[in-house]
Amino acid sequence: MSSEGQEPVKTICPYCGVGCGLQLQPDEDEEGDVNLKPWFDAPVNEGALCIKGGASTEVVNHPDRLKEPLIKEDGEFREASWEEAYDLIESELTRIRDDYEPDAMGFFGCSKAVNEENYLIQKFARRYGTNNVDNCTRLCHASTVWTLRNSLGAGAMTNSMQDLMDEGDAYWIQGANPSEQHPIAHSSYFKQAALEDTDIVQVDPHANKTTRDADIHLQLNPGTDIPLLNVVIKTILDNEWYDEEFIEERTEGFEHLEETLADFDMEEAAETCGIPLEKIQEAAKVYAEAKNAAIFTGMGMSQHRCGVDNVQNEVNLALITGNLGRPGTGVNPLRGQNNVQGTCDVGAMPNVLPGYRDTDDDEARKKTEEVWGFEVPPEPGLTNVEISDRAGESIKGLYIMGENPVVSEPDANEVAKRFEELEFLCVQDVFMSETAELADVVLPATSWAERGGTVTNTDRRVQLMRPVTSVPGNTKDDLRILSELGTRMFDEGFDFDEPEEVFEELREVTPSYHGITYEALGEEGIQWPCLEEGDEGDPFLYEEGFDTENGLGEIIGVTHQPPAEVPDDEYPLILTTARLEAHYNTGTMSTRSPTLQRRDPDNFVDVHPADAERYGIEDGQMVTLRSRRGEITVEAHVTEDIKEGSIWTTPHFAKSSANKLTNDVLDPDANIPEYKAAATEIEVEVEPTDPPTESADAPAADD
Ligand SMILES: Nc1nc2c(c(=O)[nH]1)N[C@H]1C(S)=C(S)[C@@H](COP(=O)(O)OP(=O)(O)OC[C@H]3O[C@@H](n4cnc5c(=O)[nH]c(N)nc54)[C@H](O)[C@@H]3O)O[C@H]1N2
Ligand SMILES: Nc1nc2c(c(=O)[nH]1)N[C@H]1C(S)=C(S)[C@@H](COP(=O)(O)OP(=O)(O)OC[C@H]3O[C@@H](n4cnc5c(=O)[nH]c(N)nc54)[C@H](O)[C@@H]3O)O[C@H]1N2
Ligand code: SF4
Ligand SMILES: [Mo]
Repeated sequence: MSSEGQEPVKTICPYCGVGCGLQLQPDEDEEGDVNLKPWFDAPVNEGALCIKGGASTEVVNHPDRLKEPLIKEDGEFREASWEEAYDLIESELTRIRDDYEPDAMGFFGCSKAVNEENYLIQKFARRYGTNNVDNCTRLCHASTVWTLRNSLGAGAMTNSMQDLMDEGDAYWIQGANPSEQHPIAHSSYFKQAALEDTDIVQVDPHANKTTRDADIHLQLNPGTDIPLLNVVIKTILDNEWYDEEFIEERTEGFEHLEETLADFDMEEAAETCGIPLEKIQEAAKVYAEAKNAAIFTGMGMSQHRCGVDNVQNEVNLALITGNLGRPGTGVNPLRGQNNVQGTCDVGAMPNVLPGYRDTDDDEARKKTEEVWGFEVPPEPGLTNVEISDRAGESIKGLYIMGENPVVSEPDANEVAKRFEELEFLCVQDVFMSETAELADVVLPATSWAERGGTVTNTDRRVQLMRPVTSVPGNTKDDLRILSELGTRMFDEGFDFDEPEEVFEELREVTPSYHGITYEALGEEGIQWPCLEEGDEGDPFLYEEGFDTENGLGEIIGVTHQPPAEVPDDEYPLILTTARLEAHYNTGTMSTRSPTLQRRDPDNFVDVHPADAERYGIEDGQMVTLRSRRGEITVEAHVTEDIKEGSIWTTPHFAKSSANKLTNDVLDPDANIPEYKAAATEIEVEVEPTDPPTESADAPAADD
């Protein structure tokens, strides 16, 4: 099909939750290729793009794209027709339901797919008879969402990038690296504020680009965020820098916080964090004295077995100082994938229906059932990490739309082993991911440039994606696949042609989207809550009261819980893991992009110079990292960027993914894994070809 002369189409970047707009135009010479043009009026980014956005078109027409359905026979994939693939999926899903029960199946949504697609996968799971449906938010901000929902009302950013820039006088950035993970939020908003005298405190064991703008960098030991914030809070209490009126009128639980910290030893806590007490107190003063102080929170807080409590302590800090419900304040998780916010909003989670209505809330469930025309089980289902953990045991089958758990989940070797035990695995992806390799059926999905629908960015802005190019090979939109399979299996409720038809149903059962229509979205999008047509949405939340039962914000004192694994003689270093600016999650897309590969061709580990000396490691040497669960071999970067006693690596490269090492211990409430702390040993890799005399020179790990 010739695409000559097609007008550029306005759509949204496929990578992070900032939600930058860009324009795409089919390449006139190379069928399937797309060219990128700036969209200067895009509401979030006004034309600016980071390195990933700029390189985003490189993966669209990549030769590795899946183009035909594949069925595994005798351990090998063969091409199949859609009919054949659907037949097999239908018969396996029916068999599993008949032989066991609907709860023997699990379903994973995709936070890079549009709201309409995620709405359909959760509806599909529930029509099948199970609430076992989840998405990558479990690995990401599950703890943040849990705490914000319980203590304030909604599991989302309390404020927007624009008001944070305009009104924030101090930014407290803890366990987040916006300069590299949300680059346009940083460069177009937060950096502008910093240039105009907003004070920045960064709390992170690893220095990175965000550090360049920080006035104070608190380089703590991984997993010591609770003691650190308790020092901050205790300092504020002791100096009476808190907001008595706000505490009195808008919060509950202040006494519990006071009691928790009554005998708190600040010197000891500072030592646990590995930071001089005065430095933490200086930072406390910066936050407490600012007219409007905003907290930014990321994976460094959420991905701990105490993730819920970590974020609660940030809520405590904001509540006692009255830093909520005004522009430039709040507790703000910058959301990860381009549509992770929306994927949660539309109910692709085991405990809630669309619009965060609990499955076991009888009234809410009935309202949804009336629209759907079938009954939904009231008991919450399993989270994705629970589903993976039970694969081959109570979970017999798994349907994955666009996740790569054998690389992204903790203790990844074990996840792969468990998936081998499944009776049936179906993966719907744009590339042959490491998880798809294990599947019985692989369905080729269209990519972001080839399909339309809505995505919801980090500050709750619902925006339209628009397809620009024809679909390659025999790929189909995730929406079409679910619609065709759903119609085959369930007769009615899945017969949709266009995303807009799905959206019309979605907004009927999702109160915060109720007033949104495709027409109203236009090019600007709308920030939810948008309860009635004509509402313009809300840039910041809780001006009047909190969305809790009694309208009060909840303060709960919390105490230090060290990571599940602490260093010992065998595993003397604490490994923490995070991200690179030029790569994205499990790398299926970013490692296929020549521009991004040029920036960071492979994984590495940051080691502090004192640790490097201790273990005989030189910069650039290959080292093996070993935890109780596995090992990886990567290049050592010797740098003071990382706190002494800790090492830092990434999950982006499947072969050497950090997740071969990480611990699968979970936060008990939110079920988020402790990706940010695992006891690890480091050993210089001895080239197998080295003659014995030379290898003897290489010091061993415990020398
Ligand atoms: N370039 C790029 N951008 C992305 C992504 C990507 O893969 N690449 N992924 C997207 C996704 S899905 C998400 S969720 C977001 C995540 O964005 P961020 O929340 O920024 O995620 P991370 O880089 O994993 O971790 C943030 C910081 O936490 C620090 N940290 C580690 N351990 C601790 C600790 O114990 N305490 C504290 N206080 N800090 C700690 C790390 O050193 C790191 O600087 O980014 C999104 N944007
Ligand atoms: N060690 C460590 N591990 C981590 C983290 C960490 O900080 N440290 N962070 C965690 C976090 S925050 C996250 S969000 C997860 C991410 O984990 P995942 O969501 O599993 O990983 P991704 O690489 O984002 O993408 C998964 C798959 O989606 C496919 N895909 C892309 N677009 C589409 C589409 O439109 N349709 C379909 N069907 N498929 C598509 C991609 O090709 C890829 O195979 O990783 C987690 N893992
Ligand atoms: S900041 Fe995020 S949304 Fe914007 S261009 Fe970069 S990756 Fe894409
Ligand atoms: Mo994420």
